[in-house]
Amino acid sequence: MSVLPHKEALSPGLTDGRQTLSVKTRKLVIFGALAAAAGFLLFKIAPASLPSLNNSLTNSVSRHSIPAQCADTSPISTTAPRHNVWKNFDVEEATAIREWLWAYKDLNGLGLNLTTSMAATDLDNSIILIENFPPPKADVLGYFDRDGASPQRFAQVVLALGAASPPSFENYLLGPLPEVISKLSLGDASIELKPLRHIYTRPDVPYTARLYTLNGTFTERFLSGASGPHSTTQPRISSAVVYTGAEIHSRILRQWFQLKKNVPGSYLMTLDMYFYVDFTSMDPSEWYLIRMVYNRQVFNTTEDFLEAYLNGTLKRSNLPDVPSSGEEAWAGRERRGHKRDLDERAGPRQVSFNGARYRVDKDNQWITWMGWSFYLSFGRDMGMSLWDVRFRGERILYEISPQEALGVYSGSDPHQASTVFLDRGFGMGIATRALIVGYDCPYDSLLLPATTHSVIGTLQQKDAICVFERDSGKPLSRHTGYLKGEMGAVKGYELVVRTISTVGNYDYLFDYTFQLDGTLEVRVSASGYLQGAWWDDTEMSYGTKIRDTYMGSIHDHIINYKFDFDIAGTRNSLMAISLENEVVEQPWFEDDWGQDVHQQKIVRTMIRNESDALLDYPKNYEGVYAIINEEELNRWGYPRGYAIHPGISPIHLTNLDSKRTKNNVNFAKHHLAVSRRKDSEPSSSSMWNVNLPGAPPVDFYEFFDGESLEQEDLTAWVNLGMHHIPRAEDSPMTLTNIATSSVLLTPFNFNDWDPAMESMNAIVINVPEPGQTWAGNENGVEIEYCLPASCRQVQLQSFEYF
Ligand SMILES: [Cu+2]
Repeated sequence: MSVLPHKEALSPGLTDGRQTLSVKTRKLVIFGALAAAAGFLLFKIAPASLPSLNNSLTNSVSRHSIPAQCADTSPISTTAPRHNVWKNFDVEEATAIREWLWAYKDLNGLGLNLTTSMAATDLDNSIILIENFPPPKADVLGYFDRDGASPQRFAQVVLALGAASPPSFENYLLGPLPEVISKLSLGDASIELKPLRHIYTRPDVPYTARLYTLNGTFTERFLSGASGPHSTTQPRISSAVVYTGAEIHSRILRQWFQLKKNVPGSYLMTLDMYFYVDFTSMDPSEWYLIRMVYNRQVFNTTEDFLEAYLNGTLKRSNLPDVPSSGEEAWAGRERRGHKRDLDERAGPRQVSFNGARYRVDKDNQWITWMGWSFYLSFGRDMGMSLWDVRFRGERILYEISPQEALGVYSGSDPHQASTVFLDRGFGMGIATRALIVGYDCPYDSLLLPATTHSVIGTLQQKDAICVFERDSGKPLSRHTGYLKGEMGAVKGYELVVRTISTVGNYDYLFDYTFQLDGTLEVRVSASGYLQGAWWDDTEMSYGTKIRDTYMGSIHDHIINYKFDFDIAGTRNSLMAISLENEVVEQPWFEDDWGQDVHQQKIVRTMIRNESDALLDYPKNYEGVYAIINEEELNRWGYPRGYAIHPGISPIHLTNLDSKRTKNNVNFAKHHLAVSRRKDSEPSSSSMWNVNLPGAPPVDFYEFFDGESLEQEDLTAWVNLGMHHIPRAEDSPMTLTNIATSSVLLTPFNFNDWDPAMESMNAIVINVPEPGQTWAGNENGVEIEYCLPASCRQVQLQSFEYF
């Protein structure tokens, strides 16, 4: 600095703005010239006297002459430190529980009067769910952290009580289960079947909440002969069917149906005909048509419609209702169009040349990779969850689980304008099918099965979950510099855990991507078919025409996640870190730009109460929320924390006032929310929320009742989603690059520096001494030159029922 002139040394003429600028510029020129000279010397002189940087660094790769077979890429077996207390029951265990329920008699000698699920109608009692009930967190922490006993296991059992008066759904807790569940004995007096109500915000589940009608179908009752495997049409239903307002006892079950063509891609190929039907009665003969709509004309009965047709008063659509022959192929996946240059070659694929770098305990579904470890579980409602997620031995999250997938549609026809899907009701878990290896996941992925026990019986799906390490193709960190230790990079390796659920028309890809610095990206992407609608000009504001008579309707997707953070323990707080603008005066700026400076500053605010914790990301993302531990500081004195960093499309629901989503999707109405973590508030939704919008079994807002968030166990409920404005390119199917949303859970002063610097798959490059070659220190990690195993054939695993 001493070489630069200071104010007193300058002539008076240099104090005006323009000339001061010239002094600053000169300073930059001096530094710039030094850097440029260094760069010039290194890159212009180096080729003459030294091999190029990249040739020097890749020399070691070519020294093998005969490639050997690469190391086995199978994951390396390990043993979980504790058994997986969240893992769902296997077939044998579920069978034992089912048999116990069948044999059960209460104190009065009365049984449950069960009919087998596959044979049951709405009028029967049947089992619709058997699932491992997560143990209380305190018990698990005792077992995991303090060498306590393994928690007692309980089963959540849900029964449809169609034979009861009044009929209802009832949740039970069955247990404690014996250590060997297959030895479950009716004679064991300690095993009880008790109502399970404390995890819901209303005490009962009325039978009108049912999603399926088991003793008859709409088509049998109203469209005999018009639908079936060989018919030309089939009905599609919209989902939210009841509006109860504040009424507790929901009394009606009504649905809008739209007819669609019975061809591949039927989800897109709608007909302009809609039926509003009352299904409230459990006797299908009492179901009735409320009205039907064709070409914007409303008819109270099908007879009225037929009469209008016969007497010529029916206004016929002037749009073609049947595309020309063969046109339907556009909605399939057969390749079409021109071949692109070199596309006959297979594209790159990733190979773990040096063998797998992760370990797995398959029995316990416990996986470790690069300092991370976590358990997996799988359930009927939302599929895969992650538990006891640790980084470098420290628990970061006790639980990560998707909670609900909401779709809210708009349109100028009755079906689109009333469609609300909450896919938890349909069951993301039971809609999970085998992954297409080589397409859904790389060839050398670890594939894990998933098992559920629900209304459709026990369903065992092989290849339901894939785990793989990938090269992100970019450095996690890097720099070009010329002083010792400045230049180099850390490879951006990531471990991905993925499962895909196809719920009707849509395919949801659930991704968890673990990164070397302690960041975990949670992402959901969508593909599959749009919910198609019939196009006419009145739909212009509600979607996009994708074919002569078909359109995609505008809709919002919201996928809610539960993140039960444990940052340096369970005592955590919520901090909002926001950016504000300020104007400050500094004496050292008095000469040139004036004393006042306009700049940003950080404002750290503690959010101390649940009532203040329904949150939106700040405008322009000027800030971030973090879960911190105020009692655990990093070396620099900051509370250790993890930030909830919005990724792609971190939206909330747009339509906040729909009567069809009055109270059942309250989780979707903000970007995120933070509440006290409770065993009694395990989920933000339930499988019945969809049909009880006025008084749902879980009203998320009831979690936010003014409790303190100061050094308490906290749960963050975070939304991903997409405002889906359909486009022609959604045809035939939606694309996962745009239909995607993510959040990054990332260390926020959790560490003292970037822990990814531990990585051995990293390079440091130092400028060589004159006459020496470039040397890159890669920590002794050698790039293997070997023959990878051949790819597995695509062999889709079908599911099995028990
Ligand atoms: Cu969509």
